[in-house]
Amino acid sequence: MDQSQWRRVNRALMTGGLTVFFLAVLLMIQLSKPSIPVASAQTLPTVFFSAASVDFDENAGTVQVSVARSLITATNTVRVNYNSYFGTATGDGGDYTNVSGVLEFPTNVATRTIAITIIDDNIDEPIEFFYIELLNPVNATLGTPSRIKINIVDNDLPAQATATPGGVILLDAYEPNNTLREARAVGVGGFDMQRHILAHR
Ligand SMILES: [Ca+2]
Ligand SMILES: [Ca+2]
Ligand SMILES: [Ca+2]
Repeated sequence: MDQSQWRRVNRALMTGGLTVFFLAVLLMIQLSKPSIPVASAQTLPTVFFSAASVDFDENAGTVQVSVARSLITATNTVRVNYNSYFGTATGDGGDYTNVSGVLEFPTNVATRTIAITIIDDNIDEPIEFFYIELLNPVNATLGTPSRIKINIVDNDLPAQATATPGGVILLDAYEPNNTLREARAVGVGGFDMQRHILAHR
């Protein structure tokens, strides 16, 4: 081998050595990296109602309840189903309209709303309620509260005995022992019921 051949061999050996060295360094860097975190329940966003209960007037019409999610920058779109179910209020158009569906929270979306329709009936009644629950979350877990109680505040007056001029009051209806058999016409200016009953005792 002449001198130039030796130089080529040396260069080749050095290049090979450097390549092996850099490969070894790359391998060490790779091995020293922390392993990729596996998504666990702790790192998933939660979805939950903004309140545990809410009051609406019976004549409120169509109203909204709000659902929120945490970790809004999470890259996976969060989905959650919702469903209404009855309490003392009756669904399907009795006291409210049933609802069910899916809410979607893309990245950076913090809240979604569910629209519900309250039915204004003519019945005097106590506060009635129903529920909406969240279920089957995707890329999320259920937070608290995952159920909201919706109170419907009645707006109807109690039924009242009304007496119109010229009408008839059956006094017997006011007698606990039902001994009085009398009907009296009500005149303009009213009728003194108290005095009339006392006069018949
Ligand atoms: Ca009702
Ligand atoms: Ca009403
Ligand atoms: Ca009512």
